[in-house]
Amino acid sequence: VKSKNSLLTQAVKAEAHRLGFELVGVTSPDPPPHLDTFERWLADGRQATMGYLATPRARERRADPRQILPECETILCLGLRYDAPMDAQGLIAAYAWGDDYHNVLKPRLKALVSFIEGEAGTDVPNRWYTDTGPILERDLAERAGLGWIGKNSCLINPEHGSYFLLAEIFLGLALELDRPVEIDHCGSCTRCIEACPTDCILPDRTLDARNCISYLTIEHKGPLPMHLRSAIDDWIFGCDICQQVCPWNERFARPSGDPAFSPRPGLPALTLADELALDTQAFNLKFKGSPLKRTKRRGYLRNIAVALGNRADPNDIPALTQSLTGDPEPLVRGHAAWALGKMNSGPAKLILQRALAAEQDLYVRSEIESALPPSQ
Ligand code: B12
Ligand code: SF4
Ligand code: SF4
Repeated sequence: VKSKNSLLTQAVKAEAHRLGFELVGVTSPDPPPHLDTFERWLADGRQATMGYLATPRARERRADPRQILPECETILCLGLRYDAPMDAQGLIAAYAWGDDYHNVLKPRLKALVSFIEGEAGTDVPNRWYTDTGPILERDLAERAGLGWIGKNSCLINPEHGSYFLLAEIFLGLALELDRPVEIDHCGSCTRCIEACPTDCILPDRTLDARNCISYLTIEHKGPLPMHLRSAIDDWIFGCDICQQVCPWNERFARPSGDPAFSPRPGLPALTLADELALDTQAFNLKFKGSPLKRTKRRGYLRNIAVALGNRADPNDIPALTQSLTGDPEPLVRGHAAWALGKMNSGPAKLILQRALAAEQDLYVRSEIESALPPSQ
């Protein structure tokens, strides 16, 4: 005979599936098992400029989920799949082709909380999060049985691969706990480590975010470090390489995820040079409700310029010249200069020399100077 607790858990999981969460598991609010890994990661400065991860409050909360909700008895961990990228798609990470997942998940998490309260017949203390909460989402999800942590640091499910997003609901309610996936299915594979263009995957299943293309193109604010620009290749928002090469995505992930994440018109295949013409208003309109809005126009056009430099197609010289001479943002002018330098062509050199004569901004001038060949 099933206990009341077990029947309630089954009903909650069925409702989560109905709401589109293909992965559902329950864990306790005990401290996350790999907190020490996180603390070491911070101590080594791997978080780059993401200072919000290292504040005393953020660390205390990550160390003890009960600080978030003292009444917490169980944490419901949820995974929502997005479209898997096809071979060598590039440009934009697949999670960002459709609507912003923070917005997609919010109403579904709220609906699930209402369902749980309905089933419990009473108000249930709760807090829900996706991405932005002060918690180690992968560690909790791993303990809830949603998958194992791969060498690329992603949570991988043996049947669904790793193209999914995580969310959690903290509940003042007892549900049946799940068991973690005990096997490390990575085995002797090292594909992700070999494929990472910036060698930023570390031996303890973490990354040095300072060198990760996902960090650089999405989170990093100012000029991109010169020595990493070539490795960024034509990624303009995020990076999927360490997931694309993973055998668990090749073998098991189905191509389509939740419909909310299906690509917006024109994504992910963009004509890069055309994007340089977006003014702030056009950028905000184009990416309303999309994750790409996070970089703001300035960061987006910076990334486009780097991608064009790496492609080094002389047909893009006119668009880059327009940016170098006319863009209101020094950050964009500076990266357009770098891209023109990569063209390795006489006309591009002339354009850089002329721009140097007119440019007042010290940062942009330094970019132009280093884009010109040493004889200049
Ligand atoms: C900061 C951050 C980033 C940073 C740093 C990423 C990193 N790997 O540390 C940057 C900007 C680079 C980034 C990139 C991406 N991110 Co991100 N990111 C986060 C965020 C906000 C915090 C992660 C964090 O604390 N990192 C510090 C490290 C030390 O912690 P961790 O990654 O959780 O790793 C844990 C495990 O490695 C574990 N561990 C270590 N050793 C071992 C050993 C064993 C045996 C086990 C079991 C576990 C284990 O310990 C660590 C601490 O608990 C989370 C949301 C959240 N609140 O958790 C999303 C999150 C991790 N990101 C997510 C996504 C989708 C991405 C990208 C795929 C986006 C993209 N395509 O560009 C990439 C993937 C890059 C990669 N290979 O990790 C998803 C991951 C889903 C999944 N299936 O794993 C999350 C959970 C957001 C969400 N709600 O869905 N991200
Ligand atoms: S997201 Fe890209 S850059 Fe970052 S670890 Fe994976 S392969 Fe390397
Ligand atoms: S590519 Fe190989 S080593 Fe890397 S996460 Fe996937 S299975 Fe593990």
